[in-house]
Amino acid sequence: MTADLFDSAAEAQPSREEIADGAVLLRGFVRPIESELIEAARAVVTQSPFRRMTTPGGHLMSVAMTNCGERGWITDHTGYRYDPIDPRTGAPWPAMPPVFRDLARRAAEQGGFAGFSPDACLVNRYEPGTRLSLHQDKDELDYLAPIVSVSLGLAATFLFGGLARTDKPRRFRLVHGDVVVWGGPSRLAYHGVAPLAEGEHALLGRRRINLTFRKVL
Ligand code: MD3
Ligand code: FE
Repeated sequence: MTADLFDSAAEAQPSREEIADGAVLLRGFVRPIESELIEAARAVVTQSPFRRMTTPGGHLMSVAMTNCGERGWITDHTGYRYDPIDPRTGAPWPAMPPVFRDLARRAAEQGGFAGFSPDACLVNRYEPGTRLSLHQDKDELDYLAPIVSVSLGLAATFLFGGLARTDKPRRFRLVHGDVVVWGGPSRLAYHGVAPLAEGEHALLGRRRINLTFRKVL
């Protein structure tokens, strides 16, 4: 058995780390398909552009968002909801690209959730200085399905709290290519993203793109 650099690269097992009960971090999971994902995300954004939405409390979010799939997450002065129509274009959200759907299914399986079939993908765009304050994702009907998140572009500090808003969050550095599967008891944990630091990414420039796959229906 040779300890050759190339052999070990070819045989390297993707890393899999349980960072909380039901939450599995897959470092670099999407690096092999990064170009396909970015290309598919560009096609989505061409149809339904990024926009900053307003919270029910009247605050303009710093993160810009769009969606693909049968439902998209939106917020406006009336509240949060999943909707089949993009209110900006008046048309259905773009279909979920097959490369997105396949990746979400494979990642969920690695995370211990075989058979994950997302019907919504929220696409978040962070630029330096933007942040996402601590929140729970609870607008979905099915909390048994996990949420799969994919980080692309600039690195971010992800804040992962507990089931109470006051639980002190742990901090994780999420870099380009990382995937996290959030299921089980982690599914309803408070979480957020610290203000994005300045930087330049070789493929995405001055931004971070995060894909979150959800089962909404
Ligand atoms: C933990 N997005 O879109 S992804 C969101 O980086 C959101 O854009 C962040 O929180 C981002 O709602 C974080 C990681 C994530 C997503 C959903 C979760 C972590 C989660 C749901 C439950 C617990
Ligand atoms: Fe969230």
